Amino acid sequence: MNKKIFSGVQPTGNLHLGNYLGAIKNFVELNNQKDNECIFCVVDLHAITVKQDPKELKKNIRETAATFIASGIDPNNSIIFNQSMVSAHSEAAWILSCVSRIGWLNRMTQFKEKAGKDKEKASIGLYSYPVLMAADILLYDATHVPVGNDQKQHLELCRDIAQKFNNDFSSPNFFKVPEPLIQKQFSRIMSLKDGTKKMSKSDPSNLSRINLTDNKDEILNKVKKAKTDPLQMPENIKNLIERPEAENLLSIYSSLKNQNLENSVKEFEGKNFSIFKEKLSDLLIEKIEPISKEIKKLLNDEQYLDAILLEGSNKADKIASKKIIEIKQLVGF
Ligand code: AQP
Repeated sequence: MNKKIFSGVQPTGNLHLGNYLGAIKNFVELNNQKDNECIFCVVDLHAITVKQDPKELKKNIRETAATFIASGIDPNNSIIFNQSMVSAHSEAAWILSCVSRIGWLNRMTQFKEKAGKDKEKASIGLYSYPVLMAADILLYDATHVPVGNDQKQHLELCRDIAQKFNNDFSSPNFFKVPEPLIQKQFSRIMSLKDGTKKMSKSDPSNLSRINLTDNKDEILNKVKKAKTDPLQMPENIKNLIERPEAENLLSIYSSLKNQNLENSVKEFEGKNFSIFKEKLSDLLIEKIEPISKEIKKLLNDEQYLDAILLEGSNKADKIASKKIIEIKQLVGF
């Protein structure tokens, strides 16, 4: 079956190894499979759910598009565009927010984490973020959505929204109910400074993440300073229990090397962390430095990036505007 793939990344700066291993690496593989139709979106409407500096946002939109291309997504094979250029996303989000239930949104753990203690001061957009995400996916009849593990709950909500809309408007197959594509292993990369916390763009410590724009020296330095524990490298997978930092670093190594965790544990069993860290740095430099160099090269050609986004937006708009007309007809507008 040919798959219709849709996924997005927020242009909120500091794209990191977690975004790459959890999502973008998977996008590239899907883009390379012959019969897939892929749409990759720079979700700038999602980005403004928290305050953004307009100049930085513009820069980050280009940087996210550059990251897609530098990682290996071919804009001739896939649609790369930014969400705010296609007005159907906002329109569909409103209609779907009238179908979604407050009780469903109240269960979303990402809102609770991001809003923190001061929930009253969070934007309404941050709260209804998953409804916009559902609109993004459903407008394109996506069959599969590659995401990191942290987006699993939002994907389940998207499925509920699709089914409820189909039910409410007596159109059983109108919205395709999408399948999440979450890697079985390594779908949640953790901070280099705390193995119990997700690697994240907004972590104030730059040492907590490998940015996709990091150069060789920055990678070396961050791996050197990455938190470990006082024990030797584990002798078997069971020894990883309650050793989140060791597990995270070995997961990063395994994911980059496309090998399972068991084999990586075997490769370094009983060795010193310093030996493992050396190999991990080498591998990260081999895989990430070329992407970092390519991103920087692409960022020097803003016209090229803007042209890719414009062309992609025109293609996306053709698909999405047809669907929003059908949505409006069903609703009774
Ligand atoms: N640490 C991670 N491990 C695996 N996958 C991850 N993703 C994000 N962090 C990790 C996946 O990357 C894709 C794009 O994410 P996003 O930019 O849309 O937003 P995010 O999840 O909010 O990213 P951050 O880094 O976590 O940002 P902040 O700091 O703002 O919270 C998604 O598929 C996501 O699953």
